[in-house]
Amino acid sequence: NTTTCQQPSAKQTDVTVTQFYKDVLKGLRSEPKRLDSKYFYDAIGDKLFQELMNCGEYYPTNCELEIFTQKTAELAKSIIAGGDAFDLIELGAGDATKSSYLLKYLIDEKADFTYLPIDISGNVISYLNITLPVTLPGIKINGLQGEYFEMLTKAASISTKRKVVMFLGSNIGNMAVAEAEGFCRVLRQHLSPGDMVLIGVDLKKNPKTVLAAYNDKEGITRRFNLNLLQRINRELDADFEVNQFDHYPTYNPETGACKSYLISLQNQQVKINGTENISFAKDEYIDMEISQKFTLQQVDNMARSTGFKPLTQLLDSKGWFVDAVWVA
Ligand code: AVI
Repeated sequence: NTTTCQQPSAKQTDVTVTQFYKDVLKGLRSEPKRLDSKYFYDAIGDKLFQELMNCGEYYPTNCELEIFTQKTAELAKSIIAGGDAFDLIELGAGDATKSSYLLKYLIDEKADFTYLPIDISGNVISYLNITLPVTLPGIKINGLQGEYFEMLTKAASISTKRKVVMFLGSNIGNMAVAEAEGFCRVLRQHLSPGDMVLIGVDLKKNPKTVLAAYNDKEGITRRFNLNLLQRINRELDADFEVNQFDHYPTYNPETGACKSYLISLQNQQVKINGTENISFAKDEYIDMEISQKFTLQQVDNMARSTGFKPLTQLLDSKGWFVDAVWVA
């Protein structure tokens, strides 16, 4: 998700527009209403997420960056300890800012590996295929554009080397707990014994710190959420009055669920595609996003319950974020 180059919008292919349209209608016709946060990331959403990562309150990116810059040797050691040649696969590579530190270290150590970034965006993949050989001379890179699991299967068909799969940025937190476990289980099915996962997970901490990260003073998160309504207007010919919806972030320290909602400020009707009417009651909410937070124990439990063995946990200096290494 972290990109400096623009991702293609859903406008680009009829298939993705159709899927976007179907998902939006299904979500807004559900009770309660919901939208899928994976649709936050059109070109404007990408820019807003970049802004968010640079704002004072949104800590996860900097915490994980600290791990990748300060604990590079430990990260590399855990990976290299698994055996000789390997494919280093990154799910949702974006601009690979964090992983670049690890890639550089592995190249300097003369580790025998190929980097296979996987991203849904063709722009991201061509950007990485072109820029990384310049910034990281000697890198072997083979970018794969497409869905995570389809591309993992493809990666397995072109190489039999052991796999190390990176899934960073606490992207796992954007799935509800059961869904996240399901994701890890499917990931495990795509791997063989001895393969590894390096997963970045945001941890439970002072609830005020978490909530502030999703309720920044500048209002970037607010705009990030509202942009999805604007995207629906732009791409699906809808007429959301965006200023009639309010951003409402919540954090439950008991469950670790940080959730964002948009609240309808009045009784209103929205037309999508010029034909489909959706009614909103005053104070009705749209469930927009979950950013689940975990304890270290829960991260280990998730590994075990989905068929992995937890190997290492590397934390930033504040103990707010973990990069965990699991073995299949
Ligand atoms: C991409 N993902 C891990 C971010 C998060 O923290 O859940 C997206 C985000 N949503 C609001 N702020 C950032």
